[in-house]
Amino acid sequence: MPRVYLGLGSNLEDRRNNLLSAIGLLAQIEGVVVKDCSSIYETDPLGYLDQPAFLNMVVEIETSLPPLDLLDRCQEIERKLGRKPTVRWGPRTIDLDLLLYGEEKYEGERLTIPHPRLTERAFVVIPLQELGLDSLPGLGMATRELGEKLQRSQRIYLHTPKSEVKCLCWAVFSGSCTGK
Ligand code: X6L
Ligand code: MG
Ligand code: MG
Repeated sequence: MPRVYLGLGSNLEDRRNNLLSAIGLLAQIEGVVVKDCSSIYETDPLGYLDQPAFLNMVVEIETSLPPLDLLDRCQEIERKLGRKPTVRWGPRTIDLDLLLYGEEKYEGERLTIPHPRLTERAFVVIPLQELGLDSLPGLGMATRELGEKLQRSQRIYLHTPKSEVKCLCWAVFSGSCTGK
């Protein structure tokens, strides 16, 4: 089964709870197993600047669902968690983006994989590096190097360390909360 990476973001209401709820709902999907998660980071908004700061993280899953079915399930979760249509790049209770789907490339009306602007965003690159991705598709640079470069212009703060996120999601990761 392919390793799939999802980018999660929230900048409205109870931001951290929105991220954790999304992980809980992902874990309930038939054909999805949640394997790992990054720390949660607080990040300044990009694209549309006049909105609250985001919490961002990346989640690793294994899935038997093809990309478009997974996208449908992700958009269902966005609706369930109260995401309202608004201006482009505007505030949202939750955003789930399909970043990488194994080694696959896909280009369609609704979806492009790998995510086309993946490598421009510290809030995606740094969590991916934390999850052990040392290289990213179509890039002549190590993930860590790219992360360091992006961090010079994009503010990103550790908000909740990975070990704590896993404890907060104990039902999903079902391990001890005392170790890493
Ligand atoms: C120039 C032009 C520079 C556009 C950047 C970057 C646009 C990112 C959109 C850009 C540009 C985006 C999040 C966000 C959004 C998020 C943070 C987007 C799409 N989502 N900012 N902005 N976290 N920090 O999850 O990512 S809207
Ligand atoms: Mg997004
Ligand atoms: Mg999105």
